[in-house]
Amino acid sequence: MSELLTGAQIICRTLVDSGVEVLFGYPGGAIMPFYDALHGHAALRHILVRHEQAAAHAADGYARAGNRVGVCVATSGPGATNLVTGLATAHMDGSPVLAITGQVGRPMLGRDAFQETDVVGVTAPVTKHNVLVRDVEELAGDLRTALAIAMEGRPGPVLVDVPKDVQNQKAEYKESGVWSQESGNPRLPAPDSRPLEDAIRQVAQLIAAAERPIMMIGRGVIVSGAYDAVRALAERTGMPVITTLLGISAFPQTHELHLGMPGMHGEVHINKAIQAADLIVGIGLRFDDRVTGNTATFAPRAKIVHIDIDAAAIGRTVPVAVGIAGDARAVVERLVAAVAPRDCLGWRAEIRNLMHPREEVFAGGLSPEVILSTLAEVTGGRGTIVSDVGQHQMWVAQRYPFERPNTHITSGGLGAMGFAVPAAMGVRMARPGEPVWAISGDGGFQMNMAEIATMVQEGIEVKLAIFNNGYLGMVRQWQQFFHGGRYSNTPILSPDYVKLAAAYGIPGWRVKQANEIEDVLRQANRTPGPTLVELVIEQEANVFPMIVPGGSLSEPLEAAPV
Ligand SMILES: Cc1ncc(C[n+]2csc(CCOP(=O)(O)OP(=O)(O)O)c2C)c(N)n1
Repeated sequence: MSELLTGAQIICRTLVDSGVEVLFGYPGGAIMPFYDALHGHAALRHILVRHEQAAAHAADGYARAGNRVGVCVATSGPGATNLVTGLATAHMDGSPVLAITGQVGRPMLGRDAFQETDVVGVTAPVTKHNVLVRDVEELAGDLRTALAIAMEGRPGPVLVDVPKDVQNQKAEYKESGVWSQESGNPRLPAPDSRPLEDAIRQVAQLIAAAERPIMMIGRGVIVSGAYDAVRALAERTGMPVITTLLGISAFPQTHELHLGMPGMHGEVHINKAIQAADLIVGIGLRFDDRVTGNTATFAPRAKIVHIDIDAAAIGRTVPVAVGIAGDARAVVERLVAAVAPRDCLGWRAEIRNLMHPREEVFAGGLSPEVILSTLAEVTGGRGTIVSDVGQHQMWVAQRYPFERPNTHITSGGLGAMGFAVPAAMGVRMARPGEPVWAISGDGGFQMNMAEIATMVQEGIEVKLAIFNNGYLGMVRQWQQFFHGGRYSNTPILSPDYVKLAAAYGIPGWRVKQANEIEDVLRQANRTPGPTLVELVIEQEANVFPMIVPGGSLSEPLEAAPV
């Protein structure tokens, strides 16, 4: 079956046939034929953002929440370069995003034409794959290849750059070779091989022999849907479970085997447990420097097992005793069958003895504890929390009780401020029936607050919470600790957020006292449509504990250095 379509129509058809339903984007000259083809399209919903960065973050949020490809669209030149931060974010955190960019017509390529940027060159380091489509005959195939690459193995962003004249050219649309994300993730199965069986047996023996084993899990567990397998492995062996920032919500927070987050802002007893462990079974994580601190002093007594879909990640930052490149779920399911039951009761008691009550950072006022525990009550644990980058992000990671899988979404690897507000729009599009809260600082919120207009225009119900401390808080904290208290360019002015909400036509509240919070959060959560809550918190509160950058997990700061 074939018919004659323009390149622009071919893009639409290929997307629809691949199971794509939603696009986030912004039009411009070089992508106009595609926007023309989108006009009144019955099967593709386009969300008009206010900045292309937001399109990329929204597509990323949609991809993470829906476990499917998120699509963003931009014109050539500035439209495409505005996508870069969002693509880099998706690249670092392994999120499948397809960017479609318009490009100047082929006869103009390489002539510094108006709005010409070498987008394939610019995005090469932040995409898994990108391509400039040189012929309309290749367009559908190039798109399907890009979609498949985005989802396979460790997911990631891809970009297809389509010259304007290619969008206008006609060609036959061939349905053959249709790739559909409905057919499931074409992820690499763990090969059924002798070396794999040997490796599984070796890991099972290491777990049996260890006195102080720990499981450390990352986003790979969420991506591969390995929750049940990981939980079964934990419960069969009694191994305590540590969740990295991106692994949060891969394991129920209140489970007796769950410890919490490791690394720079991990609890002291968790980092101490890592330093005392004699075995670390790492699943679906990168062992990045915010987790390990100084790798020379990381887990000095432990053998490390590293299971990850990305072979390149294994052994990249920490030496491993056994590395298994494969899908987390497939590998862990086999491991569950291979391990002998045990309970690790002595070791768990040892870790409990390392615990000490957390020093609360706020006395009496509107504390992160109060805010986040009230929010959890108000949402009844339903819904998704999308956090931005900074102190509030660490408070969410440390304190919000995530119980359900994949309900915590944040920019981990890149740490891109401005992520939360647009990403939350994408999350809500993927999970239309569930509450979605974007939690930002006053700095990161101001980076993409224009997206409130998108929410209003498109009817996307995101709840916005702003932790307003009047500073770029996390940087101010570093200045306080490591730069002699010189607050260089970190005090930051905010608009009147309640008036801002009103300007966009949405309800807004300002909360200053702990006794006001529950009522306001309830109203904000239950009022239909986007709502905004400004939380005025103590200005110079700090995130504790903290490992100094490049320091050892053994040396946490629990108070500001003097
Ligand atoms: C795009 C971007 N620019 C700069 C930074 C560096 N940075 C990390 S945290 C932070 C401060 C964030 O301030 P705010 O959004 O107010 O949140 P808070 O730390 O106060 O909770 C900055 C500037 C970043 N991570 N991302």
